[in-house]
Amino acid sequence: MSTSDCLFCKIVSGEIPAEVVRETDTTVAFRDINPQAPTHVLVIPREHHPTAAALASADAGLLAAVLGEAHRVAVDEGVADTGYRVVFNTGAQAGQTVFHVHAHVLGGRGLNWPPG
Ligand code: DGP
Repeated sequence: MSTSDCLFCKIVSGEIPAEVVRETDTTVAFRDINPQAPTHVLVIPREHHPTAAALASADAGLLAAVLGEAHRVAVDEGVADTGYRVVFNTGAQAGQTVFHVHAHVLGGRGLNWPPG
């Protein structure tokens, strides 16, 4: 998919609005439109990479920056002490629907294991 067709690239550019909670030079964190927990924030790189696997190959440092921001979001949201989950759905069978890599940060309720 080209970046011009990508929903999350349009959030990065401001073409589509989102409730942004944190930003850095390389990442943006915003609330999920369909939250699955009291805290449900998505952290993305500004650059378009389709999956976590693709980003790991292309720029592992940027993937680390996304993960670091996910944990900072958890602190900001007040869920770091009680527990939270960071998930990269990677590929269609894992439930990925938007092919611009994103970390889900979920917290604020008990989370079951194994996930569905
Ligand atoms: P995944 O299934 O892992 O690809 O997660 C995609 C997430 O993106 C899903 O939880 C819903 C969220 N989402 C989809 N469209 C939008 C949107 O336009 N704005 C926001 N904030 N989130 C969106």
